Amino acid sequence: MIFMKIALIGLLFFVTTQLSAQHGVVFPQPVNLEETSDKFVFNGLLTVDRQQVPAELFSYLQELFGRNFIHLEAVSGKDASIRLQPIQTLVYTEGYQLNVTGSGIEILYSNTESLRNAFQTLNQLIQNPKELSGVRIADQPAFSYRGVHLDCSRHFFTIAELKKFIDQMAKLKFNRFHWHLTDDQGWRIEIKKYPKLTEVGAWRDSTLIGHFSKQPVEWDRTRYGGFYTQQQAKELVTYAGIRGIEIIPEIEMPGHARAALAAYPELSCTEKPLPVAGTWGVFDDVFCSQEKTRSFLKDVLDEVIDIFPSSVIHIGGDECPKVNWEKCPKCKGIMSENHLSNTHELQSFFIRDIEKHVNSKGGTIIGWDEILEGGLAPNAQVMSWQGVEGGIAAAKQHHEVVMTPTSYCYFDYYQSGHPSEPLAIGGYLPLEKVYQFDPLKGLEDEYKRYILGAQANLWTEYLPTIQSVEYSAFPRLVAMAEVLWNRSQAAYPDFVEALSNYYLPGLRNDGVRFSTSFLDPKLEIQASTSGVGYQLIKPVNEVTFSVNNEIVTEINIPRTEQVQETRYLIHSNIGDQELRICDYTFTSHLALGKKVQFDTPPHEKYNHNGNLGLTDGVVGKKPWKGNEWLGFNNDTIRFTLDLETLTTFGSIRIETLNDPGSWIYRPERYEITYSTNGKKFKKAAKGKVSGDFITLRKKMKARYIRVSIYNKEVIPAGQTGAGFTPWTFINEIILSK
Ligand code: TNX
Repeated sequence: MIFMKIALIGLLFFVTTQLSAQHGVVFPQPVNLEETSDKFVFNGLLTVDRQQVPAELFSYLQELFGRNFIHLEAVSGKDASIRLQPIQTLVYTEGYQLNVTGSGIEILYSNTESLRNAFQTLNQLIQNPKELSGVRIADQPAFSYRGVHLDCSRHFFTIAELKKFIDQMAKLKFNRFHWHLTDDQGWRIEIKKYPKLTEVGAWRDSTLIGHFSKQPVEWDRTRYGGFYTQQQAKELVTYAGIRGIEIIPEIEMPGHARAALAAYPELSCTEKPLPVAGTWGVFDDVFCSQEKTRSFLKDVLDEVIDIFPSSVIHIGGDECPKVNWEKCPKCKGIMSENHLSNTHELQSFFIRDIEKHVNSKGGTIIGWDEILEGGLAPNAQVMSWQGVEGGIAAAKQHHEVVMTPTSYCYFDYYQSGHPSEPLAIGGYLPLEKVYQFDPLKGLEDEYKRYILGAQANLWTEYLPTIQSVEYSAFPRLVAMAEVLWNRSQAAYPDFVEALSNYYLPGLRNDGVRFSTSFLDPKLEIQASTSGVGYQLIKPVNEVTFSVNNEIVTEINIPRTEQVQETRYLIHSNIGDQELRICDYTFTSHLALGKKVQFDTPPHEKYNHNGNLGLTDGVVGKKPWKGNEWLGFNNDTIRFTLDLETLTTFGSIRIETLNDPGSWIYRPERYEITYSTNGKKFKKAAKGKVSGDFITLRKKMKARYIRVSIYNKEVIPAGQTGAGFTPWTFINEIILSK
């Protein structure tokens, strides 16, 4: 109830103080909710005027309320228990007002969207199928685009599975489903003019097993695929539409095209036959920029536009290597004919041509932020994924933007550092971080109006089943829904409390998988004279933590002369219910809890535990997940460890990470110096980094150790992220006698 009380601040009306839940908590939280002392008794039956609710919406609502044990009935005349009042004065098209009084329920609405939103709220308010306590709600969304993206190419999900997913989106008042239908690993939508797209392009012979950075590569040697017929796609469009969700289809171009090229090799620069990809990443074989390919894509889009009533069509535009274009006579010809000075301008020319076609059919294109490179197509919307910078740049050019920065919106990233987390692509995006997302951050006021909203992206390289999709989606989607609906959200602990008590039981009832990792203790580090101490911070007040059946509030790890590992199993309980077991291994050593001064600070995204980040006793795992690694986006890194007293030691070890697919490169060289006074430093060692570790065995006596690490300046051509500064990830600096 605290969650709601936040919404009550500044009320003009009398508010009851009784805390017994006479109504549920609504997600996303209404902008204004006031509790009154009224009570409406309805005994499981609610009636509405059949004239005012569109028939399709009514059947959906009947089913929705039915699952909540409420019978919703359409009646004629004015004596319905839910009185619907159309009004034109609501400023926000999706806004509504909902009042529960002693004599019934009153909904003020302006259109179908606002009516549906009011009913979604009402359904969540009803906790007890007999009665409901009084409330007055005035509500409207902060953003008009509230999206979820699902990649159905890397893995395929059935229409029935997608319907279940869309049902969940609707409850949270999301209103856009971005359907990623084509990519290197599978073409998923029937195109009548080009049957091979699904006959050939929808199937791959084998799929990579495990993480794609793993060597040697292993294959499952199993044919995998599937596609949606136009009829099925239309069926999903209707289904989603009834639930207030518009489907935005994505047809990727010019990159991520291997599935289409497997079907029609003549559309690539080399025309070489290639199989549908079975591994992940970015491929050099892309659509050739020639006229023939562009008219093929226009034909495809014509059919897509007929299936999807959405005025917005996603044309991809991301991650298109230009290596083949650079060598291709056809591409070079187009460049000289059109006075284009580089291949970025050629991509821009390509996208503009496609845009013109889509515009001529009354549609608008949206593309990933790479469509800014080489000049934005005149009417394009931009989906900003590589950060928010692309979105800000587009807004400044007066283009509409949907924010989907990886750091807040990539739900394929790990949601906890717990070792039992299923394999994910990498990254770290816990629930709390999603909740803290502000799609307008960094924007000057005059450009804010170009930000339509934001979207959570579910890429499915590592999400093979709908259950794994659900696990990644929930409860992070609940946090995203809050971000998009309400500009002044409740404090995070209140959100978490309400989520645990009110939303998760509903997901469980609906048979939706979700993660409870947000109930893990948050470990807050403190240096102590003997090592490090970790305070176990509770995410929710009712949680207790125990180790070996004893309640604990902190864990202390002592410094040791030799490297020593200790494992703790921390149980999270609410009352008698055990919700999670967290498995932590701490590594003690001589530098544990000693501070490091960074000349080059870690990037804010990968800066865990500040100046104790390299001496916190937590060694980064591989494949990397969670937030144990410190990440730097510089080619040179320098830091100094202060042991506080003169210390004798015989070994230094620093772990490094190599994951080129994530732009992370093992450093090339290192140099270590040491000092007794922090002024004069002596050389200890320098050399090439060849394996996973920088290691030095040498008897030394020092107070300070200074480490310099050098990486390549740019990611080499042909690799993911070519031309950008590589990331350097390092972890614990382990000292021992
Ligand atoms: C980047 S985001 C991609 C996708 C991957 C995703 C994995 C974007 C426009 N392209 O192809 O699936 O990263 O996180």
